[in-house]
Amino acid sequence: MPQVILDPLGFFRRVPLMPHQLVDRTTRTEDTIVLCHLGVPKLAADAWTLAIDGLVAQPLSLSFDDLLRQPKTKLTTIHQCAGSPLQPEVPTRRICNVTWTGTLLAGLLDACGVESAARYVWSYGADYGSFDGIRCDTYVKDLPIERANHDVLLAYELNGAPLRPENGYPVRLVVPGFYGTNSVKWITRIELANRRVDSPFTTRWYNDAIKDEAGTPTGETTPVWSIAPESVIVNPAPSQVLEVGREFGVWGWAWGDGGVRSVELSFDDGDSWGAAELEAATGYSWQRYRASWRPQAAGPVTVLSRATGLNGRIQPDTGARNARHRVLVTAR
Ligand SMILES: Nc1nc2c(c(=O)[nH]1)N[C@H]1C(S)=C(S)[C@@H](COP(=O)(O)O)O[C@H]1N2
Ligand SMILES: [Mo]
Repeated sequence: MPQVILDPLGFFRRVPLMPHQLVDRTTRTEDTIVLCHLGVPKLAADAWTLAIDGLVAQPLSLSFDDLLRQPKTKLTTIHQCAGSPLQPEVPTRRICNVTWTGTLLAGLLDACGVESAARYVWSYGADYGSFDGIRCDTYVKDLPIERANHDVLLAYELNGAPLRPENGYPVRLVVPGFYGTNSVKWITRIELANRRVDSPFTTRWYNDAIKDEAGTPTGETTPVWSIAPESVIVNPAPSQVLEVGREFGVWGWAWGDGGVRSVELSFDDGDSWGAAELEAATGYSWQRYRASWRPQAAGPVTVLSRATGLNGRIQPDTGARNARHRVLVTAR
């Protein structure tokens, strides 16, 4: 196979909207995150193939037309970048909510007859090159096999249009509920295996340190897979000026793998909290919350939101990618 051309070559990204700009339930494609560690491979749909091999009874090779003939599935999901793998505890709030169209990976895996020894699905992108001075032959990620049967898509459309080159044209993986890093773009190979894949993107980067109760690293790590409960404040915007005594509608978005069960707000820098009204979790989309608030006295106010996941985990105050969102406003 001829060498795939990357253009641009090397790290390429677009920073999405800031939280106070996330006013739409579905994010327009031009406002989404773009994150390419190694560059953007130039692929043609008519030359693209996907191999499925490893621990399967019947390896498969599919063309783009073969993929289009599979049953179509449309899903709206949170799409969130975990942030820089070099600074895993820094919140970046690079988040959007978009619609994907494609076919379910589970259907193709069934057709291959996955062997019972298979525990992980490895997925390979067509990109290659260097990131942070480390040479990478390919962008490869893994996910537990149980997850692969959980609405994972081989997607070819974003918001109803063919994927743009930078989003993975012609086909990418979409793993609902997992951080964006796991949704491999320009996917060309899927391998079933009985262990995790040893690659810089799975073992060196995108592995969080596990800490004990006191916050000291135990030396163990955990893969950056499931999206932790998180919320952002859309309204008010940073530095907004509000009128003392007048009712103000605070609102924002909350999400997490499996959904969020509550959102609380604080107007005194976290000393006291009150529940917001929250939409029920449906599918993989974010949930809107709202509350009304009347500023009591003139002066600066720190508004904070914190989400609690359906799994009971609470969005932490600081020191994590999903740390609480603080918005400083002035009442007068
Ligand atoms: N092949 C490949 N897939 C990739 C990446 C990459 O660099 N190469 N970046 C990942 C990361 S970190 C994120 S956040 C998402 C971003 O997807 P988007 O650019 O389509 O929004 O793609 C993921 N899939
Ligand atoms: Mo990312």
